[in-house]
Amino acid sequence: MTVTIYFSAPNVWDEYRDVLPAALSAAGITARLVTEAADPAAVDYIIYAPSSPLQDFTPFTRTKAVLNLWAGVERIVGNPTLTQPLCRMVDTGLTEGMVEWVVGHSLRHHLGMDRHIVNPNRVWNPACPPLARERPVAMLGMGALGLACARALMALNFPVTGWSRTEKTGLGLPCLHGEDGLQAALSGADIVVTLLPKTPETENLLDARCLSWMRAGATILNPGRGALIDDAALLAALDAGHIGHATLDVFRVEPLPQDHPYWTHPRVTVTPHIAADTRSSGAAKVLAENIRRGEAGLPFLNLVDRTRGY
Ligand code: NDP
Ligand code: OXD
Repeated sequence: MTVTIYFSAPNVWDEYRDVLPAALSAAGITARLVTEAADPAAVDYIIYAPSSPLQDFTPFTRTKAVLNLWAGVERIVGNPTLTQPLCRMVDTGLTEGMVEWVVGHSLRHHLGMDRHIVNPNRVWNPACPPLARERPVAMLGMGALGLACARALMALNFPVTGWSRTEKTGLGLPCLHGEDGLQAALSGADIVVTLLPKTPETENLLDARCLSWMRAGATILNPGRGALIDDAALLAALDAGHIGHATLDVFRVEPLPQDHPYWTHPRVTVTPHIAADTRSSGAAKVLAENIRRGEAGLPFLNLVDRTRGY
């Protein structure tokens, strides 16, 4: 049988026009791929990105799943017209990219690389940083990305403590949850990484109170979502020197407005939402596998729980 797939992400269609048909064919799916939904009632699957013009899912009466190209779903999960199952992107390329960004920026701060990269006065300061084993990290979010980053840092000897919504055991690292757990994780770390989704519960999680729990001079790496951090509270903590540095990849408004204080703050590094990108070659296989599962009556992978919001 031929399945009709509406690719509703025009900005990235060029990246998928070859790899997606190839992945579908390798998965044994005969597909009709369309980039305009002339007949919404005939669409079996929707491939979606936050940039998509599609906002009203009501006419897609036979659609079996909406497959998001992004890991984060905050821009679609609350859409009241969306009644179809929603899957998010979990892909090795996305995970590898995030691991590289988190490890790279952790090592930058751990080793104090900036001191040597920018040294106009030719200061010969042979002070050595501590070993990674003496540099505790808190990983807020123990999902697909947080756990992979935690494991990569642990492979370099960083002691990592995880924190998540639900209690976790057996992951090979201490995992905390709840507010007491958050306080313990933050107060015990030199580097804090936020890999949480944006939900009503996580919005402004790092507020003035939580920032005050962090160690003096600690570093924050935020590749999760801008809304996880109370910006005014972070700027105040940076100005006071309580937070040593914040490396931020994601922001409430993107691109980050030209006049935003983060651009010029000496203790802030801005990266332009590039921590991890969905790469079409791997993502196409994930999409094809989920469509194969849908057609075989198997449960979808990476299904979003609407009530949790991620
Ligand atoms: P997952 O859904 O796999 O993991 C989310 C984690 O966050 C889980 O451990 C979950 O806990 C935890 N969590 C959710 N809500 C809370 C809460 N209220 N309190 C404590 N912990 C909570 O997501 P991923 O790891 O795949 O991705 C994480 C986020 O990374 C995405 O949502 C997206 O925002 C961001 N991202 C950023 C990219 C970039 O380029 N900057 C690229 C890709 C993703 P539990 O395990 O108990 O459910
Ligand atoms: C994502 C992202 O959620 O790129 O995939 O931020």
